[in-house]
Amino acid sequence: MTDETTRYPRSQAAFAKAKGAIPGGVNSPVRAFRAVGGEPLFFAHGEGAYVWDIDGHRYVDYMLSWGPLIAGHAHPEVVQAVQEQAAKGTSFGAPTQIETELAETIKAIFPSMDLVRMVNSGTEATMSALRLARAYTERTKIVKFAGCYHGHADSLLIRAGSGVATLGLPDSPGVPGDVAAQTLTVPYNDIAALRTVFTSYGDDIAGVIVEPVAGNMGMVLPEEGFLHTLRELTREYGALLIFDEVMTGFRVALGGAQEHFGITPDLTTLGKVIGGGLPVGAYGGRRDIMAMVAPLGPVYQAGTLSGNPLAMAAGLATLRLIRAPGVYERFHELGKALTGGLAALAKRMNVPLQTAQLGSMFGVFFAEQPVRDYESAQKANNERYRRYFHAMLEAGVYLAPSQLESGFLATAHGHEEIEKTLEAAERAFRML
Ligand code: KE4
Repeated sequence: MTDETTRYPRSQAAFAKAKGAIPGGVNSPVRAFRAVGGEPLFFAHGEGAYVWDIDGHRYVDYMLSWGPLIAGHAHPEVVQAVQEQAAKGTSFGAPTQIETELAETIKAIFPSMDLVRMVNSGTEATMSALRLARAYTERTKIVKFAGCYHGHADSLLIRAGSGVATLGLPDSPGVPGDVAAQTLTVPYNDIAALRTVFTSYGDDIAGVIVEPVAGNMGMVLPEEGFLHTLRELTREYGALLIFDEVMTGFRVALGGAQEHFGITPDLTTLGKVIGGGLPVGAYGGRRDIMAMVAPLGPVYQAGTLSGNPLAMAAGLATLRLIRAPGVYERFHELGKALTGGLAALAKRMNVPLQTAQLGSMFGVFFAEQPVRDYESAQKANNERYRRYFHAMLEAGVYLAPSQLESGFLATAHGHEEIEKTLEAAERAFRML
């Protein structure tokens, strides 16, 4: 790994400056490169499948701002939509027709969502969905899965994945014990443990929240029967099934994991892609449940900038672009070429590697055995991932700065980018 002062002098200076004003120099912990070592790069601009750091290096970008930029960076149609809306005003704190348009578009793609409420982040979406589930069922317990990350609301920072997993903070300080006690965690893909938790607490469980394809402990697919059992048990015990599709929505399929696996949750949370790079989250689902949301019902949830026209414009332009014919067939083809290529290289070079891919989402683990849950994900070789990450960075490929995250394709990626990535990976594997 080239010394940072020679390769990234401007980023290094910018990071030192940022730390004087921002905790850890970043506005979100996962950006701090803690899992891979070294210091974060500061980006200057992006275009399509590429980003440039402030030292002038260009990268093929598979992070896409942790998922939102499914149409690539600075897509002309997104930029134009934002510019036009900005010139008319960014926010009114009053209803606008563009909010209805985005809600109707989401309803068309996610038929399980009879009503949709816009918020400003995935965290707000999951926090609101939990409150709603507790109000609707008049119960307090929540079930989540170890290694799944649903944002940083108190009830959900319990054995979470993503930055919490990477930072080794299984439970964040500041979460009151009695709040944490209301959250039960179960290993992902563990049907027996799931049945036990329902046998023991079934009548107290307000809802189960799950990443229907896990992306925050690295990418882990649900095993045969896992999601169906979840649907059966929640229905049997009168608990709500909440699909957190903030990451999987529009990624594993246009209609998310619920479309891919053919399962209808009671509530769905969305984020990332629906804002096209601007802050948007959403939650929605069955009409009888959403009827409880204020002002229609008594469950309070609000937001100054919820549904602001600027973010709606970016989201609508993005969804228009990915609803074009052939987009998901191409995601699948490119995703297979990438992960299939990596797996073939690893086999030929005797590098233990597990890969996962569904639609435009993919993940790798430097592990001998397939990864099926948080425990096995944590056994993956992080030292190898660290070396791989930096070797790929120096080869002009920007990956997730943690093995416990996922990677993403944009419509702007093509075979040229995949080939370049596989060439870089061959050199990187050689250094492992
Ligand atoms: P936000 O509050 O970050 O918009 O969304 C929270 C969230 C909820 N649900 C799922 C499945 C998520 O993946 C996320 C956020 N994902 C992380 C990356 N793994 C965001 C990156 C970050 O924390 O900076």
